[in-house]
Amino acid sequence: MKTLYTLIIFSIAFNGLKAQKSNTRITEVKKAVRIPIIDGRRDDDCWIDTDWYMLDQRWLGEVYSKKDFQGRYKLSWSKDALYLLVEIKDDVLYDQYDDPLTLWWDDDCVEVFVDENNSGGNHQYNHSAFAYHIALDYNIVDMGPDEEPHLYNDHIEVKKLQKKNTTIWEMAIHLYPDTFKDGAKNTPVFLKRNKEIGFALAYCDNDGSRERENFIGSEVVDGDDKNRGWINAGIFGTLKLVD
Ligand SMILES: [Ca+2]
Ligand SMILES: [Ca+2]
Ligand SMILES: [Ca+2]
Ligand SMILES: [Ca+2]
Repeated sequence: MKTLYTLIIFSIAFNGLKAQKSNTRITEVKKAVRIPIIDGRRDDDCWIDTDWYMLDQRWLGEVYSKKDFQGRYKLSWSKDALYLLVEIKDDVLYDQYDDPLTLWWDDDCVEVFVDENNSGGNHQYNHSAFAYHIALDYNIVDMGPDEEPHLYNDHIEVKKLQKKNTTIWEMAIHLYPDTFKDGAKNTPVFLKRNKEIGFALAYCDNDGSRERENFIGSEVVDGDDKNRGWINAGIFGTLKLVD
């Protein structure tokens, strides 16, 4: 009987967790045999035969042209990090605020959403998931439980290389669990085969306006309000780590 109760409780808890994810997209991510050098060059083995995924869902702003914005990305992993290669074509790179903690989403930036245990659910002012805004000057910002922005520059190693209007961003993302505490010593988790991670990617495009002109994401978000990733990890896709 006790086993039955345990099973019922486990099943309720599990279904409760899954119910917090509206996005059912699953992407298999291949392990890197040799880890990439984070230098903004895409000549590492793990990038050569890996598929591109599109960054093409308009979450905010008016319809844009190909000249204004195009984006795509690749993923790989090792036990230490999730690797991300992002190719952005943006006609104007714009950084109007020097202070990384002022209106950081209104400057051009890549936004990486990660939910280490793929729980979904609200993460606006907690660390069940992170919404890392990576600025052109490599400052990395997210909101903390104190409802203030913080820098998380040591969570992601990042380098970019720009040629004309194309910028390649290469990153090693360290994944922190939902027990992460600001100001304390935290240890990133080791990654292993079959692990599932909540993930989405976006780009805030501003070419000189007071506020960002577009916010383009990787995931299909239902409904009129598509700018929900910074609050709700349920709209993230799921990465499954494979060999
Ligand atoms: Ca590289
Ligand atoms: Ca643009
Ligand atoms: Ca979580
Ligand atoms: Ca721009």
